[in-house]
Amino acid sequence: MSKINLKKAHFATLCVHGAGDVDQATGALSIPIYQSSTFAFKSAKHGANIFSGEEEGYVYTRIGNPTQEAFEREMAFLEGGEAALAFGSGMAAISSVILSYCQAGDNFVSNNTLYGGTHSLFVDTLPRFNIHAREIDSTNLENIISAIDDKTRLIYIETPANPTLTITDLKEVGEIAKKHNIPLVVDNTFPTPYFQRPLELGADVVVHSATKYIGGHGDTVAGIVVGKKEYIDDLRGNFLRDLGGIISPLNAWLLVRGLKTLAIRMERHQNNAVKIAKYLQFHPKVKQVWYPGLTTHPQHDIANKQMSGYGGMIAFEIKGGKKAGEKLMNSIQLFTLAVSLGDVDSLIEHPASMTHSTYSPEELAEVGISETLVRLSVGIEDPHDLIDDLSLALRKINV
Ligand code: LCS
Repeated sequence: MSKINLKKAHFATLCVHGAGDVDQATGALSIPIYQSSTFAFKSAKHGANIFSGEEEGYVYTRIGNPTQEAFEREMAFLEGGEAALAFGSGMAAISSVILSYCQAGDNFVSNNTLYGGTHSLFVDTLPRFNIHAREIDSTNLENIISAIDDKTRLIYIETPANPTLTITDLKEVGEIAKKHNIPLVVDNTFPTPYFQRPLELGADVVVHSATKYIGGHGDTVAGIVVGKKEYIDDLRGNFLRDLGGIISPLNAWLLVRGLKTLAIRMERHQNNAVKIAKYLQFHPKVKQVWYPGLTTHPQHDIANKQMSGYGGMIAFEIKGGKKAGEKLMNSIQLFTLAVSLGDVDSLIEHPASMTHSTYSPEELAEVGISETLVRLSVGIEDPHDLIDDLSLALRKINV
């Protein structure tokens, strides 16, 4: 255990120290990658005791591993939760959480602007098991209330939402959830706990694609769930163990290493994004910019209320139709044309044909993902170079 009192430590300190003290076995300062599928028992009795729960210990990496646990310990600290559970991807985390609350015949309420993979899980895959998502516009709280019935098992909110940065009022939704005695699950991937703390706003469970800002370097796919210890124990025992969507020790180690710089990375992502959003806002070839930090963002006031910063994601509509967007994405050089987000490298993509191609044309129109919408994940490069890059690429577009 750590010598410092981590309960009192500030966020940036937790990022560096939250995974734990030096390795007890060797004194290694960096948590070792315990790259082992199985763990030897000291005796038959020892093994039997671990299986029956009488003694603590490691058995098999699908059930627990010290490197995975270091990552989980740190994420629980950073989100201010009792416990956390790592998964092999954000989708493994999200699907396990939904399945942990729902049975055939049940439903849940979610916002309608979601990462395309989450939307596909909700409207294509889960209905095969007779579990139904009621996707609604959660900026109007009445829509949430009227979608709840006696078969509703949870409320699921992604905020700010991918890709339009639509924001849902978590405190208000938390109260609705409490009133109906159902949990509120929040996807905190875009803001990370550095800018938004859902558990303090009334959420019961937080999920992440840890692939993004948590790892930060574009070298790992992973997910994490944070919540009450009793819930996380159940999720580990019944859904991670049985469905098997575990994280590898190497990936858990990469995430612990990535988290050490989360606070300074998020500051830099945001500083760069604010500059770029302001630059784009007044560019003659740009129709509209979606960034929670701009006063023109429809939920700017809610962002100010529930977030301590606006993050590094921007979406904008370009003038000149789809061709102009294609020209921009083919001309830009420092921004890489790629999906994913939250990396130190800046990325650019076209949601309608890429990350959100799981939405039908009607659904895309309903949630405001047009053919001319471009999404930026602003990295940590020098902002002058990023703006120069955008400026040169925008100059190549004829409108
Ligand atoms: N939640 C959000 C908000 C996401 O953006 C993603 C992935 C996921 C969950 C799923 O996480 P994964 O399984 O990929 O770790 N978002 C992606 C995106 O916008 N481009 O590529 C993946």
